[in-house]
Amino acid sequence: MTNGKRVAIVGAGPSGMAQLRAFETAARAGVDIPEIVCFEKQADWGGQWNFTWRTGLDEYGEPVHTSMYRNLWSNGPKEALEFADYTFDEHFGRAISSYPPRTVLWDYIAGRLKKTNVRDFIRFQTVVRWTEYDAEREVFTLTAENLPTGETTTEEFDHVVVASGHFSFPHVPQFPGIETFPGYIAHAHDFRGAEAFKGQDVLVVGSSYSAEDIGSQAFKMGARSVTASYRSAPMGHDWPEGFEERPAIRRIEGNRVHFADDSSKHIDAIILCTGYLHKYPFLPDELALASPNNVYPDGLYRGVVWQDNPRLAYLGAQDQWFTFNMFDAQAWYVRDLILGRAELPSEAERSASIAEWRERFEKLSSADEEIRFQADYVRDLLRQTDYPEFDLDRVVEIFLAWMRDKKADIMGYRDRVYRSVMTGTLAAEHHTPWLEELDDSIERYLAEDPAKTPQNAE
Ligand code: FAD
Ligand code: NA7
Repeated sequence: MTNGKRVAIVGAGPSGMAQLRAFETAARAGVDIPEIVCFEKQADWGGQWNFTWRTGLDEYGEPVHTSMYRNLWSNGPKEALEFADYTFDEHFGRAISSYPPRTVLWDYIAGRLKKTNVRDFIRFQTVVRWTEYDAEREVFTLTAENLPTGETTTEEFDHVVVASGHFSFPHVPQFPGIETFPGYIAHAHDFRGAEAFKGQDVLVVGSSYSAEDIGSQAFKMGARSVTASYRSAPMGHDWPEGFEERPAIRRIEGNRVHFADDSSKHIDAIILCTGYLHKYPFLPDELALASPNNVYPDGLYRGVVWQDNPRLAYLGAQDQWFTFNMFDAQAWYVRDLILGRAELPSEAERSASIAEWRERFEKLSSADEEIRFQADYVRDLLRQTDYPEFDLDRVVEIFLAWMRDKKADIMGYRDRVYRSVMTGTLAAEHHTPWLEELDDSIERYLAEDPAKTPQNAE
C-alpha cells in the first residue's frame, strides 16, 4: 500500500539502493510507504561499481558516470562497509577475503535487493534533467529524459532524494606548459586500466586515494617508473623501488616535467588524480550543494537534509571513510523523516546542529580523527532509526589497522584479513596475492581451484 505521497530518488548507486532498501524494509514490516520513482541514467544499478569501458560521452551523448577501472579492488577492508542487515556471509555463504575486487562488491550490493521487488521502482536509462520547487504547493517538478527514446516527461513529487554521487565530474586543474606534453593525459575519471603503461614513466598528480591506487596499478602492470606529485603533503608510504613522490608540478616542457624542488623527470603518461566536483546539473542553485570534498559539507542537517528545503535530501554527499553502511544509516533516517516517524527539528535547531558539527569538523587534523568523527556521525544517525546496531568502535579499529597495514606494506596490504563486526567471521586469505592477481572477475575470485581459471591478462 502506498501512503499517497510521491518520492523521487535520483540515482541507483549504493546510496539510492540503500534508500530503496530502507523503504522496502518498512513496507515488509507492514508500513504504508510512498510511491517511489528512482531515476537511473545507466542501464543497470550499482553507480560507480557498474563498470563501463566507455569514457567521455556514452552512446546517447550523456556523460559517462563511473570513474572505476579494470582491476579495481576495494581500497578499504570490506568489514568496514558491510551492511548490518545483509552480511557477506549471507550473500556468499562462505568467508571471502577482506579486499574483494569491484565485481564482487557489485554482486554483494545487488544481492541484497535481488530478493525484493524494488527494481520495479527504477527507471533505467532515464536521466533527471531539471528540478523545480513550488513553495506554495510544496511540490517538486522533475523533468527526466528517457535516453534510448529521447522522450522527456515531467512529474510531481513531495520529496526528492539526491543520490547521484560526487565522484563523477572531474576536477581538472591547469599546469603551466601541459599543452606541450605529447603523451597520454587523462583525469582519473577516464582511466580504465594501466596495462598500456608497461615500460612507461608514469606521473600521477595528487596524493589521495586515486593517486595511490592508480599509481599502484601502473606499478603492478609493469610501468618503468611511477612518480606521484603532491600539492600539500606526500602520501608517505614505503614505496617499492621505481615508485617515488615529488612535490608540486612547476611546469611541463614536452616530455619533461619540472617539480617544485627544482628536480625534473622524463614522463610518458600523466593521470590527473586531482579529485572531483560536487555538481548537480539537474538542480537550480538554491537546491544544489556546493562544497569541497569533505566529511561534513555545509548546508546539510545531519549530513542529509537540505537546510533551506528539508523536503530535499542528499545521500553520500560526504567524503567517505564509511560507505555502504553509512549510506544505509542516512537512508533509514531520511525514510523515517519522510514517513513522519522521525521528527524534523525546527530550522533554528537544525542550524545549531549544523554549526556544532561543522565546528567539530573544522578542528579535525588527522585521518584518525576524521574516521572517529565519521563514526560518531553514523552513530548519531543510527540512534534515530531501527537500522540494526553494530559496533562502530570496532569498525574504527579496523580502519586504524588498515592504515597501519598500508604504512607497513602498500603493495601487500590487500592480502591482510579482518574479522567481521557483524558476524565475527574472519575473512579468508585470497588464493593469489593482490600484486600478482591480474584478473578481477568474480569467477576467478570465487574459484575453488584458481589453476582452472587462468588469469585474463595472461
Ligand atoms: P554513485 O556510486 O556515484 O552512484 C550515483 C548514481 O546516480 C549513478 O548510478 C549515476 O548513474 C546516477 N545518476 C547521476 N546523475 C543522475 C541523473 N541526473 N539522473 C539519473 N541518474 C543519475 N568506496 C568503497 O567503499 N570502497 C572502494 O574501494 C571505493 N573505491 C572507489 C573508487 C573510485 C574510482 C571511486 C570514484 C569511488 C570509490 N568508492 C569506494 C566510493 C564510492 O563513491 C562509493 O562506494 C559509492 O559508489 C557511492 O555511492 P552513491 O550511490 O552515493 O554514488
Ligand atoms: P580526493 O580524495 O578528493 O583527492 C584529490 C587529490 O587531488 C588531493 O590529493 C588533492 O591535493 C589533489 N589536488 C587537487 N588539486 C590539485 C592541484 N591543482 N595540484 C595537485 N594536486 C591537486 O579525490 P580522489 O580521486 O583521490 O578520491 C575520490 C574518491 O575516488 C575516493 O572515494 C576513492 O575511493 C576513489 P590536496 O591534498 O588537496 O593538496
